[in-house]
Amino acid sequence: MVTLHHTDPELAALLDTEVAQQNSTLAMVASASIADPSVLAAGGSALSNVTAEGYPGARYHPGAQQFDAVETLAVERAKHLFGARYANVQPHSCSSANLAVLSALLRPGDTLLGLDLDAGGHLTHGSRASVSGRHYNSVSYGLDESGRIDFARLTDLVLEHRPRVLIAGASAYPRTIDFARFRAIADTVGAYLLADISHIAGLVAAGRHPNPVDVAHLTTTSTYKQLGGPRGGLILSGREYKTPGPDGRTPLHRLMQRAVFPQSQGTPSPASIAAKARAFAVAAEPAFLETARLIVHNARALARELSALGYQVLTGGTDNHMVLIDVTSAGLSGVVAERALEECGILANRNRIPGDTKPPLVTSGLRLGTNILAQRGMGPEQMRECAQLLHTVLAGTTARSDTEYRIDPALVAIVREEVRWLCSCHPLPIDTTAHVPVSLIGVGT
Ligand code: DSN
Repeated sequence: MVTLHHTDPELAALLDTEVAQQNSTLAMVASASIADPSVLAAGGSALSNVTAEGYPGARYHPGAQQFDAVETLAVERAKHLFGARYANVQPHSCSSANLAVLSALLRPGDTLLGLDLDAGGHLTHGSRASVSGRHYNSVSYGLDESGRIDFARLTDLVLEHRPRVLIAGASAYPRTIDFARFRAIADTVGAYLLADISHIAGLVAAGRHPNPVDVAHLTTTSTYKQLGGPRGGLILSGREYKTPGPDGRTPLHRLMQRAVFPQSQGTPSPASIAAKARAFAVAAEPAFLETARLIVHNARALARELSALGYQVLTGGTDNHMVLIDVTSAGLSGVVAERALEECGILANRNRIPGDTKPPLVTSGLRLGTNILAQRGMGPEQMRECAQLLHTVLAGTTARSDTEYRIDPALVAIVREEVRWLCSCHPLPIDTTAHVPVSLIGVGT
């Protein structure tokens, strides 16, 4: 078989290095997971060659019979996985999904209420840096002193501003989100509730976090963050799918179909939709339930270990895959912690924390996630090792400023070796010798 190694060795070498790096790095970026090789294979399939605007059975191009069947399969699998009655698998990302939902439910200038970006919200939940905060009248809710969603203040804001859309969901929030409580608050003013479960979709699918699909009017998610799917988005609705939209006539699911295509996207990505179909099937398998169990157990263990090592763990612990810590007690900024850890083969990203006085590119916090550690088969025992490694790096780093630091190269070498050893004992669930996606790209024999 002719592979990318023959046709484009330069690119193949980069992809090989990426695989080797992933295999020997402790990835604790909370928004990442590892796609099953079969998901990568579907995503690299010849469906990439198909152009087909529209929806199954109603395309604007010929030759879409297989893609129709694949998209229908993806929709049915998504509905089955989340107990939904409606699914749209075409959004290219959850940001696209959120913007499509907002454009269907809001007119420019209408009011939207979402979690403040600085409190752990997402850009598309009304941040001024996004069109969601510029086209609409965006109001934000925040956290209370314990770092949890401030429902009292949220209720006041809803009554004061009477938003048309209330968003429940976060990018950096380690606790269970009470979607039913959000819905009750939204109902006091007749607002639509949008649940964005991007970070917790795997836990929701596995029954380890309350499922908002029948509670919210609409639910959106990324398909890669915790579902092990391709980069992409998904829109779901449950019992509310027939609820009329803002025009008082059109049911929500019809509005959503139009909101995605043609209002905000053109041609969907057929190969990505095939990869989504595969990922939804993988997430319905029993092994996924065990991974979800480990994700939560590991995060709790990591939070406990870090707390015992003297770090301030936000909210005192976690209910999901995420642990947020304040690194200023180690004399570091978030970005210095992130860079020093990366130098040692550990990936975790800087994050703003409540009351943060440092700018967004610097921050005072670090966000850790256990998705990939659990996918590697690591358990609470390895979380002790991970916490020790994190502590060794953070305690061994001296900040010269908010962005400059010094760390002893000998310490870097020791930690890198320990990281490599830990990773080799818990290899990634991908075939790093066959380079599955690369060899599948090969043409001819
Ligand atoms: N929302 C970003 C994150 O949480 O890392 C990624 O899209």
